[in-house]
Amino acid sequence: MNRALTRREEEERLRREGRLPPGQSLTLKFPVLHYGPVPRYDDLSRWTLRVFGLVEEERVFTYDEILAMPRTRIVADIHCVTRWSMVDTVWEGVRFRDFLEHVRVKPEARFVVTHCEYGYTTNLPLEVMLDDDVLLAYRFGGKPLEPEHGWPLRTVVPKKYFWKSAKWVRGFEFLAEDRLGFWEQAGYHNEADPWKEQRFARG
Ligand SMILES: Nc1nc2c(c(=O)[nH]1)N[C@H]1C(S)=C(S)[C@@H](COP(=O)(O)O)O[C@H]1N2
Ligand SMILES: [Mo]
Repeated sequence: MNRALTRREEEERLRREGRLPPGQSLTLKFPVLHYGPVPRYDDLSRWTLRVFGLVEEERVFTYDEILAMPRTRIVADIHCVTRWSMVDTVWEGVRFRDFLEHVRVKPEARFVVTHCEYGYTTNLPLEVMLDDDVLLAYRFGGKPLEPEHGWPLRTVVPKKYFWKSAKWVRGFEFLAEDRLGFWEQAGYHNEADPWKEQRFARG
């Protein structure tokens, strides 16, 4: 059987089931998309995750501390603003909500900016980040996350276009007022709901 035909049939099935947001098509192979180089980590003992902004106490987590937190597995469909979607992707890691058990966030904090290697940022309301399916992921498809997909740690926020899922995460900043991230400043939609086709802020 022809693989392209299989993909198209699968796409049609998903469309009928209402699982493909408007303007999206199915991909079977996981694309790699980012701005800038892929960071290398030769020594994860030097890796840190910094939590700052509106927290009672700034904290720096080690990779081992992240690995010691309760592990959650999610199966999710992901949607990129460049119009590909992938279905039934399997991620493992720590729920952002469970991670926050270790952080005392101040009551006035309402937004989270995720900070990544080389200055990539993306912003979301704290409420969105507290959803059941928002993960700090270190495994994909039953294997350690590949470097180009965000190893050693990325966020996965399946309900938003995929630029809100940050690779090579190094920090979370809590804010009272919203502050636009990298693509949001470049004109991407701040809310990024694929079902509402919130791709760009203007246009
Ligand atoms: N640190 C970082 N994270 C990032 C990006 C980036 O440039 N840097 N690009 C985003 C965009 S636009 C997309 S579509 C997804 C792509 O993730 P993937 O390469 O695992 O498919 O990563 C997002 N996270
Ligand atoms: Mo993207």
